[in-house]
Amino acid sequence: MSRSKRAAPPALSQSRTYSTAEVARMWAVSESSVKRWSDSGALACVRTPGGHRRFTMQALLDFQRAGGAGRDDGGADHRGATADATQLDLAVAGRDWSRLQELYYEAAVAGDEAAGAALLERAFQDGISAIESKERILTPVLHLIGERWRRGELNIWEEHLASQVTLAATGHLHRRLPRAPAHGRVALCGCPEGDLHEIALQMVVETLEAEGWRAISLGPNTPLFSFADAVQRFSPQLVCISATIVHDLERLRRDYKHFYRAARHHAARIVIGGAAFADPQVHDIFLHDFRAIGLTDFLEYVRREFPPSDAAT
Ligand code: B12
Repeated sequence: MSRSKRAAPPALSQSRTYSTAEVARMWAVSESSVKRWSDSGALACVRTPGGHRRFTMQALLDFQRAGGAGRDDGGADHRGATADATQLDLAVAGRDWSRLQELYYEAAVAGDEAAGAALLERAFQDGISAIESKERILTPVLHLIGERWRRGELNIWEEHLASQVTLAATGHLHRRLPRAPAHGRVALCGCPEGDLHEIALQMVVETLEAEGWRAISLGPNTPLFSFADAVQRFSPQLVCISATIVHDLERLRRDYKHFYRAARHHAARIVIGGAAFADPQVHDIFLHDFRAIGLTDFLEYVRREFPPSDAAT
């Protein structure tokens, strides 16, 4: 598909409002400063039925533009509130997932790796875990991009840019994250032959590495007979298969038997995940120990089945 009507980013979340505490946290000022600016009329607010102040994003941006919290109002604690209180800060502080998705979408289809990485980093600094960002921001945005590509609203090159931005941005965050100490366990991860969708695979590898695993990625498009050879070579405790699209079910069925025998011989647990397994025919071929819906249930499984006390080192 090569046509492209330029798709607008998802509609702005107009209705989201922020509490006094959220605004204070975002601008690193006291709640009393926020209330003072609000009472002086410089920062517009609406009141809840209970009388509490709520601020729209538009009101916060207007206040910023008019000099923001840096205005000389005699307050003592407005130093930290400067023009860097951007829309991203607002969205992160308010855990405004739909706004974060909009911002990430814009960065992704524009191929702006720096903006994508900055968004994830800012979110992480504010206590949003890497997994939360992956599940609540990146995955829905990629699904939306796929849908818009399918409808002919996005070009293939835009989807490619979004993929590159995502691989780079999650990789960037991952390299900066603290990791659990290495415990000696090995996981072998890959996508089956014919499947080029590698983003979820990278997320799985990053999740395991953060938990102290040695996670070896065979990458996308790995023939299962060769995956089986790698199992013999590395004797992993865990194998992870991510599949989004599969072809040639008969060949998969044949090769998977070989793969399964190798995994069982080495007592490796098998975890599968990805959209391809929604098809019962595919699901039934891939005998497994656990089918993950996302990264959160995957992490729970891994922690439950491989408790730290059982680690080799
Ligand atoms: C990016 C993309 C591509 C890129 C991939 C680039 C790359 N480097 O990875 C490229 C351009 C290569 C591509 C190609 C194609 N694509 Co494509 N692609 C996508 C897109 C937009 C995003 C995929 C993605 O990364 N999603 C983000 C991940 C993180 O989400 P996820 O896969 O759901 O994974 C989550 C969970 O499922 C889970 N999970 C997944 N796997 C695993 C594994 C384990 C072990 C665990 C624990 C968890 C887990 O955790 C993840 C985190 O939340 C999707 C849209 C979509 N709905 O996904 C289409 C999509 C998958 N593609 C589609 C199609 C049709 C194609 C092509 C056939 C197009 C074409 N005609 O050439 C080719 C096929 C290529 C091939 N042979 O594989 C269709 C598939 C429809 C179908 N079911 O048949 C989709 C759904 C688009 C659409 N709406 O039509 N694609």
